[in-house]
Amino acid sequence: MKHLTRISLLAASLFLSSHVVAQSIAITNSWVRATVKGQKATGAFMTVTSKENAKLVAVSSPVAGIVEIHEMKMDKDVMKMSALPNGLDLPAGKAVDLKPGSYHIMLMDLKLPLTKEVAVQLTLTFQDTSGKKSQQVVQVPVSLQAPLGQSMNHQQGDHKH
Ligand SMILES: [Cu+2]
Repeated sequence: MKHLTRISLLAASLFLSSHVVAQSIAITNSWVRATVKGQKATGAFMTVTSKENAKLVAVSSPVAGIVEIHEMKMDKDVMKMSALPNGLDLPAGKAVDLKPGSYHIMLMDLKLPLTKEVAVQLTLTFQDTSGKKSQQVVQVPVSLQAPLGQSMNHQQGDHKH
């Protein structure tokens, strides 16, 4: 029994040391809503899971002149969206959904129509609790709707500004 305990302790310490070097923020289910001709703004959506407490503080993209992190919520029967002034909180271990009708990345001043043939590059800037920033670049597919597996609601975000 004593032997087994020692092995499990060793396993725990190995896990802890690899934990530190592992990529600490996972991005899954990402997609950008396709645009029609003349449309200058759209939304990017994804699920972000950070192992440590962190924040998503900025996003940039070569396809958009302006990128903001938005939240959408009901204000007296009116759906409103606004930029998050302090970024989006990513509590440790919690999957945070950016999805239509909720948090989203707003791509504005689009430089080209976003069709299914286009992949959108996003550079996400995260900040940890000590204030240290890190960046992650993701290639996000353009789609008419959320990929299978992502929770959907029935709100049709039209992203008017
Ligand atoms: Cu928005």
